[in-house]
Amino acid sequence: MRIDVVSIFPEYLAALDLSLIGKARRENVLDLNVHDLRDYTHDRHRTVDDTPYGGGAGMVMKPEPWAAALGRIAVESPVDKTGGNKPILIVPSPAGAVFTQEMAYELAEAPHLAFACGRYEGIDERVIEFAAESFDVRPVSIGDYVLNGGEVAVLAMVEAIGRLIPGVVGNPESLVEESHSDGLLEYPVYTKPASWEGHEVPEVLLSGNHGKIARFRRTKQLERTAVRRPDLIVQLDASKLNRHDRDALWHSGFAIVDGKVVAKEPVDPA
Ligand code: 6GU
Repeated sequence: MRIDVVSIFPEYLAALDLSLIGKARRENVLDLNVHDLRDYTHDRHRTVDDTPYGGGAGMVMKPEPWAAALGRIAVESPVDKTGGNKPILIVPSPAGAVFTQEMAYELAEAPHLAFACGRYEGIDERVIEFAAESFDVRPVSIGDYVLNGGEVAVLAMVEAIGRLIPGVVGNPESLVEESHSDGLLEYPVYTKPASWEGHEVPEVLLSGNHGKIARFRRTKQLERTAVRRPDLIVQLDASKLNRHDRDALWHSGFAIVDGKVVAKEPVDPA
């Protein structure tokens, strides 16, 4: 997969040299290129921002450097444009659609992703229109809070997407069992010693009974998801819940009514 990131703080992206993503880059599984937006300016001050039309606080990113940077990335794209295929341009923004594990799985299949990191009050909206001629443009947020720029969001998204590319995560089984892969949070994990500072590893995990262990873990997933993320519980497909699951959910405050999982007491929305 090819990934391009455009930023006025390319040093922010240095963390992508580390750990599994860094290893994937060195092994050419991931062709990740970070571009300094200021390299696409032509004035002595390497200006990337200007005052907003219509007034208001702060500065807006000028369109010309973005057009030059994105134009270059589009031209270099490995995507076969016959048949209307385009590389994907993710524009990190608190005003975007929320990034999810499902989106990470979809994006991990793409041959070419680009990320346009805005700073200040944002990028001139006409850049989005211009980019749509060469890219499938997706404004994306990583959650309901505000960052100063897109760089930290790109670190999160590239890590979430990159680890799903075959050959990036050492053990593909760790992708199957993790939080969100089945709509539930991960079960708790333990290692030696079995007794530590008066805290014990749950007895069943020492039993060697694999059926009982699987049941224990599934129950823990349901219990902690019910407490921490009741919004995920009510999205479960009730037809995929067995008798044990339904029992665990009942004890965590949920019932199955008309084939739907519902809270016995009202749930706080998301
Ligand atoms: Cl993707 N960008 C910025 N600047 N702030 C955010 C965000 C993205 N996601 C949540 N807050």
